[in-house]
Amino acid sequence: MYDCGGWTVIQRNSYDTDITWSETWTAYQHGFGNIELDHYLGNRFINLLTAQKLNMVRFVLADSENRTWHADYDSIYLTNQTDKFRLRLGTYEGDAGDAMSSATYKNLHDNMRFSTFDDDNDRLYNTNCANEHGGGWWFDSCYDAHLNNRGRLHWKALCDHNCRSSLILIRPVHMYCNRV
Ligand SMILES: [Ca+2]
Repeated sequence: MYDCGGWTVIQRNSYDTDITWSETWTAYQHGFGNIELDHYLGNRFINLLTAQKLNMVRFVLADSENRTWHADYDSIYLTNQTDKFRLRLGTYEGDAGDAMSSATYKNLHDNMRFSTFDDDNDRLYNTNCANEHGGGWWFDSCYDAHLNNRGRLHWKALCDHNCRSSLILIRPVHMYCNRV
């Protein structure tokens, strides 16, 4: 049997979370929450991890009836703070539906910059999606998916602001596997 190492959890959320998720740019930069419970790893760490190696990402979602679904993208890269932690995703595969990169108009997340209530980088003119909808995210104007908020986890075609939980994991595409 081979152990190819673990995933790094970069986000975990649940509908009854203690976290408000409406945190500042700086909080999203450095991370917050309890690493064993709901938390966000922090954009600067996601940038460092995804800059080192080619990584893939998996979104794991539990719908309103607690059935589990996933959406994989065969690559993920988060740019640095100067570029506002822009999200770049590869090709989708999964059964949750592609809510991150399939939109052709106003609700795209791939290639969007990160926004918080105190740092508006979305594509909604004169209004801040993070202010309107809570949390911090790669808003367009505004979203098909939004998992960094409290009690309103949304993933288009899967749950209408009523997912029970989310998990976002990354791992290097090319990994050393140890015989165990
Ligand atoms: Ca705006």
